[in-house]
Amino acid sequence: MEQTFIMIKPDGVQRGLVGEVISRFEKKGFLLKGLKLLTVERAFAEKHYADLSAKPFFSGLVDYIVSGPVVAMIWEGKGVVLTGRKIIGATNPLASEPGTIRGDFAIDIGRNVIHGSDSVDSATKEIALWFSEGSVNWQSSVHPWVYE
Ligand code: DAT
Ligand code: MG
Repeated sequence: MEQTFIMIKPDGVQRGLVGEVISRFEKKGFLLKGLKLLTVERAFAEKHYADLSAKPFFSGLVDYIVSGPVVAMIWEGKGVVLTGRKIIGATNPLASEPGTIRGDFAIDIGRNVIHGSDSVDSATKEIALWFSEGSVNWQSSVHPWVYE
């Protein structure tokens, strides 16, 4: 089953949005397969955002990600990568639709609360980076009530 990497950024943790974010993925029917609260080092944040290293906002982005604890998660389900991105909303919160996490809870692009993998390939890479211990092996007992 498809998995994605979701991270609540330091502003989301500071603002008490952890429960809200988890709730939206849970209520959709996705399955929580990994969860931890941690503060990352600069080198780790730079690795996570390596594709953006040439961007002018890169060092500010890394400053932000290392500025406090983040909640790292693995979520699983049919189409979870693309649907996860829809639940999160557009990168710039002023362009994110109301009803999305960024649309409902953020204003500035540099404080956009949450990260989600943008493809199945990047999800695989990000899960390997953040969860070298692997995901938790369990199945929800309501699976037949979510999937036909
Ligand atoms: P997303 O997080 O929606 O996948 P991204 O991967 O293009 O977006 O960029 C990663 C983060 O970098 C994004 O959440 C916020 C920041 N960022 C992106 N574009 C930016 C810009 N033009 N100015 C400032 N920060 C930016
Ligand atoms: Mg991205």
